[in-house]
Amino acid sequence: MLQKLKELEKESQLKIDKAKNLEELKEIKVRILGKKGALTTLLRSLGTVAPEERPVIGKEANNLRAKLEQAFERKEYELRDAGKENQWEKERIDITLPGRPGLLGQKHPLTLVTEEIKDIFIGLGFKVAHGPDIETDFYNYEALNFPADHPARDMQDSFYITPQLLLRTHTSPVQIRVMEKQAPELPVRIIAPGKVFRRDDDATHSPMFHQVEGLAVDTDITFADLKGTLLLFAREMFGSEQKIRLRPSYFPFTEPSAEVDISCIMCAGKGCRVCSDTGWLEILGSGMVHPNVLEIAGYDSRKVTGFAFGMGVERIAMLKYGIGDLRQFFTNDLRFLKQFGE
Ligand code: 2NL
Repeated sequence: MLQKLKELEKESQLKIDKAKNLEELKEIKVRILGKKGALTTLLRSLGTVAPEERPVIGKEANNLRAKLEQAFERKEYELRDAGKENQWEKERIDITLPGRPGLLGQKHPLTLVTEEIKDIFIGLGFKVAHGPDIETDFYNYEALNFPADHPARDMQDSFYITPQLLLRTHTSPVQIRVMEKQAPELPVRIIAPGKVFRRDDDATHSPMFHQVEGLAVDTDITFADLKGTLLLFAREMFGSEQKIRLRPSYFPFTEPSAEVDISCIMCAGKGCRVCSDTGWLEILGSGMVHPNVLEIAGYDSRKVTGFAFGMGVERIAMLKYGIGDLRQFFTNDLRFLKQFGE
């Protein structure tokens, strides 16, 4: 039986090679692989073979069928291409067809808002600075005047990698690194956009979110510079009619510190659901850079002053576009994402 298969293979290959056109090839194929073809007929007699040999022969027959099918296909292409002179004819490509248009994506709403914030401050002479997502305890906390027992430094509240390494909880470390490198050179005018990480996860908190922080250090920076800069930012971002309101606050790295509110963008200050009837929306935290922070970064706190601020990009984007659920930014539903931007 195996011998017969071998013979059939040889015979078939010879016939395939000799075929002169597609019709002839098709006929040969039917006679070998068809329902009443030679291979099928041969297999019918498998019953006469000893039972223990059947699996071996069955396997060989299947291999032969696959081999022959390939040989037929190869010959078919060869015959079809015969007489065609050009490569494009042989490949059956219509080179006159227009190309398939590439699918264009678009920017994520958080990217759009980050770029808008950046552009406003670039227009005021700030430079954009970046730093690592994984920070040391020194740059994330120590240099920012956090006391050793501050609750944010607790293992439960930040993502620690080792006791000395953690995912940054704000982008302030970027600004410390820039000051360290630049000191005592003045002025410092930078913004630091980027991802930050806190151990928080619910409808209004994501363990990863985005921040833009800003810092200006020079010999004569006052609280009035802080207020003027942030008023201009509010008007560029939310409209020229914007008012801002500063409320006393506390951060370890600024003194004095202030929360900055803008007049409610839904009701223009009359009071509504969005602003809980206060007429104001909190959009950022700010303050005059703490002398300890200036000193540790290499500046003489008797000669220079600075202001700094920080804002959450998700919060600004939610207010600007009227988005109710923070998690929509991160679930990648295209029906949501396609509503924004260019
Ligand atoms: C907030 C508050 C703030 C800063 C960030 C800062 C950076 C340096 C020195 C002093 Cl290097 N301050 N950044 C200052 C005040 C507030 O962020 O609510 N962020 C979402």
